[in-house]
Parts: sequence; C-alpha cells; structure tokens
Amino acid sequence: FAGGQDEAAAGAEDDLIVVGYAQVGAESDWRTANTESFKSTFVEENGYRLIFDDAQQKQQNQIKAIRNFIQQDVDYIVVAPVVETGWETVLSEAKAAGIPVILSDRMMDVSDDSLYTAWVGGNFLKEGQDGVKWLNDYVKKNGLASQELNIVLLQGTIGSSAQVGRTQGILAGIDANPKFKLLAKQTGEFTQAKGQEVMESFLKAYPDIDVVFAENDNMAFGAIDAIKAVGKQPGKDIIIISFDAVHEAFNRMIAGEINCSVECNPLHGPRVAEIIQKLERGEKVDKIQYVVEEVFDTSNAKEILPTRMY
Ligand code: GYE
Repeated sequence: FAGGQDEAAAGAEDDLIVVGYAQVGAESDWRTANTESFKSTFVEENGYRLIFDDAQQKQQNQIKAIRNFIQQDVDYIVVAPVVETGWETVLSEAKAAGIPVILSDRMMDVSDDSLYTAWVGGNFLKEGQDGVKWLNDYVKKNGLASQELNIVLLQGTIGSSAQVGRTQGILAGIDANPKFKLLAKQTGEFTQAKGQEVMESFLKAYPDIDVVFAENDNMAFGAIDAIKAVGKQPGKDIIIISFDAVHEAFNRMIAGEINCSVECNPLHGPRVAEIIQKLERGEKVDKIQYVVEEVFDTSNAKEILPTRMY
C-alpha cells in the first residue's frame, strides 16, 4: 500500500510526546482546576497526546494506571500520588522500562529518589505554618490574644503529603501558642460532604469551638453548612481558615464566612510541560520545585478575586 493520507496522519501522531497522567481523583475544586490545567496544556497543537486516568482517590487504581502507561510505552509518566508511601515497586517497573516519572502536586516518600525525575508542587508545611501565623496576627489585631481559643482540625486524606505537611505546620503552630487548644482532629477526605459530616460531629461533641482549620476549601464549605445548621455564624462565631484559595473560597471570604484561605496553586500543567521540554532538550531539571504561594483573607478577597485563575 502506497503512502497516502493515513500514513501522513500516523506520522504526525508519532511525533507527539505521549504523557500518561495518573490523577488523584475529582474530590475538590482544586483537583478540577488541576485536571483542567493538564488537559488544556497537553494537547496535540502543543505536541502532546495525554492519557488521563482518574484514580478516585485510591492508590491501588493509580498503581494500575501506571502499569497501563508502562504497557503502552508512553514517553513520560506524571503522577499526583494519592498518598506518600508504597510506590517503590511500581516506580522500579517504570525505571526498568526507561520511562521518566515526574511527580506533581503531592510528594512521594521513596527510599531511592532516582525513582523519579522531578517534582513540582506547593510547600504544604509552609502553608500550614502560614495558616496559624494568620490566626496569631488576627487575634492580636482583634484584642483576642489573651483569650483561650478552642480549635478543631479537618484533615485531608491521611497519608497524602498535602495532609501531612499542613497538619504538621498547623499542629506545631497550635503547640507554640499556650492560648491555642486543639479539641479534635479528623479526616474529611478533602471533600465537602465528608467535611460537613465531620464538622457536624465536632459541633455535637464540643459546643464551644472557636476556630476551624480545614485542610482544603471544599471541607470548609461543608463545615460552613454544619455551622449554620446549629444556628451559628461561620466566620463570626467560629473563625474558619482553609487552604487552596479557589474561586468559591473568595466568594465565601467576601461573604464573611471564611476568614482566611492559604493559597495552593493547582495550575501545574504548564510547569510539568516545561520540565518535559527541558528533558527533551537534554537539559538538567530541578529535582524539587516549590511554587510560590500567598495568603488571602476577608480584607483583600474582593480586590483579588478578579485576578484569580482558578
Ligand atoms: O489542597 C485539595 C485536593 O494535593 C494540594 O488535594 C492537593 C490537595 C488540595 O483535594 O483540595
């Protein structure tokens, strides 16, 4: 069979860089923005073919997806790992197949860091520290520094680096201030529904909660509903500090329901593409790359919202 159009099309397809993305799931607004960032970056006109897998927050599904990518002999594997541990075997398989693995968003805790090429994401420990720092500033500014504050913590998916880092930063900050008292902490799995459920149980067990730390905005949205349901005012009777700073968190800050949201930037598609382009050119890449992030609150939410990309 002589050449013709099909072959030309197949030739063009061959030139594309094939990227398999093992995504965590679709648990939050942050995650949706992250997926969108990859889907809009890794398109044919930029020279890519993206194979996207949603693991529904289960590590087992991600391991399966990575094995599929290896079988399909993709050019790069990108993983936003659900949890930090348990990756050695499957990453060794990718290494044996000669496929570079790039981590994005959450981290992996592996004994041999040659198992992945690079990582880009947020500094979760710093985010946690920034959240407590905001609370310290707030109580000083509002003459509350001499009062005891009862705090509850809605944690993310246990064992995910976003949870591990934020929890560590928050707990250290609570420990450092003798007026801050942690009543309880529990996971809300980074979802609005679970955040609401856990907050309902906190409110039943502790009638005197002053502050909620929610390790993402969506759990804070759930907590807000739970707080309203017991006749209290979120943002006034109970201070709410959350993480991500997605659009809806800005709306809630403008409404006075969330007091502060610590930014976590999900737009990693172009950052990962830049890493891949460097690797394609044979250049060295930074092993670890933190994205610079800010803290927003009710005092600047209205002014900042129009500039937000997610
Ligand atoms: O904060 C949360 C999402 O890993 C940083 O995952 C990410 C977190 C983000 O579900 O909303």
